[in-house]
Amino acid sequence: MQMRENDNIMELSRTNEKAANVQLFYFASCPYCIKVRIALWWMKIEIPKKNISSDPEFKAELISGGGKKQVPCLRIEMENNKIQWLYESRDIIRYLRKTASN
Ligand SMILES: N[C@@H](CCC(=O)N[C@@H](CS)C(=O)NCC(=O)O)C(=O)O
Repeated sequence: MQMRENDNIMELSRTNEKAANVQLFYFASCPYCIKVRIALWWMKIEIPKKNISSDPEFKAELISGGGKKQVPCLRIEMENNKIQWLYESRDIIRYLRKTASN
């Protein structure tokens, strides 16, 4: 499982497609989401955020798109309109750091 997630982030990093659009699915009291939000603050990156506990439509969007209810999850819309759903706070932070430095 971990290998597959690492493969995903490697694949995303390798591609020349830059993230055109990202959204963070989260809920306020989730410690892993807080970790990602602090990293965003630290990196001075502002992205749209969707709180799944305050809006059932966001929760439904996460489950139907990403395949599970787990947060944090980063929805990444690539320049070719392909959508990637990236779970795991560590991978999300790594991805955002990479794209911010490009
Ligand atoms: N290893 C994950 C853990 C994420 C996690 O456990 N998130 C909890 C909320 S704090 C969750 O979404 N659990 C599934 C659920 O509530 O249905 C990460 O680092 O992002």
